[in-house]
Amino acid sequence: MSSSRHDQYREEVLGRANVADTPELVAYYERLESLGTAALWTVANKIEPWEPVPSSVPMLWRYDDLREDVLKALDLVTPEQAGRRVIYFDNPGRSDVSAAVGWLYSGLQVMGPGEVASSHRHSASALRFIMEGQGAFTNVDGHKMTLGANDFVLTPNGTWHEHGVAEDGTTCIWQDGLDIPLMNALEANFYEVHPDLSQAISYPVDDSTAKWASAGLKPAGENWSKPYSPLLKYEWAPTYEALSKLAKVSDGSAFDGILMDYINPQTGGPVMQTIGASMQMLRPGEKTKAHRQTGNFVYQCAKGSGHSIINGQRFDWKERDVFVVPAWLYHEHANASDSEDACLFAFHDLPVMRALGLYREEAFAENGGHQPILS
Ligand code: 1HN
Repeated sequence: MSSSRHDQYREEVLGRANVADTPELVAYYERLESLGTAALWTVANKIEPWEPVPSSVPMLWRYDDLREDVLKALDLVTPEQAGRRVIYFDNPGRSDVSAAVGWLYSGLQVMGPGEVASSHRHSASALRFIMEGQGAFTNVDGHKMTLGANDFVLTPNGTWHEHGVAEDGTTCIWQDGLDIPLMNALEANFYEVHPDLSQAISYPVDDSTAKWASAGLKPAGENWSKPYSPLLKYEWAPTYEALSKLAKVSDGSAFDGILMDYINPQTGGPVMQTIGASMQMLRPGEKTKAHRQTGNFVYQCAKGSGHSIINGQRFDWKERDVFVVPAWLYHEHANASDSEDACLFAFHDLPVMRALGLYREEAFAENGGHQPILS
């Protein structure tokens, strides 16, 4: 056997289960099953893959295809009936757990002027990314926040939250992101409706941004100790300004262009324990190289247009389109324009990967760092 054949043999056969069925073994497996047991070698190769094998598939949902049907829900169900009026992203590889990718859920929520969705809380951590409309607000544990397009807002696990649109507002649509599939997988999910269905506004409106969003400053003597960011809303204008300033002084990442993480200003860490988020800018004409990571990503194009190649498949996106990158699949991004920048919002489960010591990243080594397009 040549040495490379030998390596292959060692990899594929030695140390891997390789037991052929015989009538005697089949009878033995039946006997084990009747005892509430099974032989490890019948499942070992499946439960110990060489590397992560995502069951989610890469997907893109075009906003132009969805918007009309999302708006139609306004006439079909009330927030009182539905609890939350949301059309969710159903990944064909994850329908059983209602995930958009991995253990992350995402959907589009629509509310009309004067509507309110009642207050509740749950073990799942949640976020919103505002897509369109005027006058949306959310109240998180008594902190009322006004919301505009491309604002990013947190409703951390265990916080009471309700949303609405002002009487003089317009129909609003935002993207929700939650780790409900993860909470259900861990069988740790609790859900509670507020006893009054609504909560008081206990602080000045938008106080969390007033206190915690000032560049490099925090209120003297304030020490936030909850395990999520005290800054509950990240507005678009300062986010875009931060990216534009960074682009002037940095080459950015070969894989992501100018990428900035939304952080907890108290710790510098991710915004919540289980979900992190970022905004990235692809400069005019920018084309990144491919890499893969342990972790699942949900993207929304916040500005401009371009495409991403995920596991060899090309997905073209423009403002408000949503797409997902499953764990350990190579992905690279390109801005379609030579004159305008493009921005991608993303949320992901990297805080979980990092907390559990599972984070890994690998560059695509061949072909100058770009994947061949398979379809
Ligand atoms: C939830 O609390 C919201 O607060 C939206 O708007 C979607 C999906 C499943 C479970 C809880 C919200 C949700 C959700």
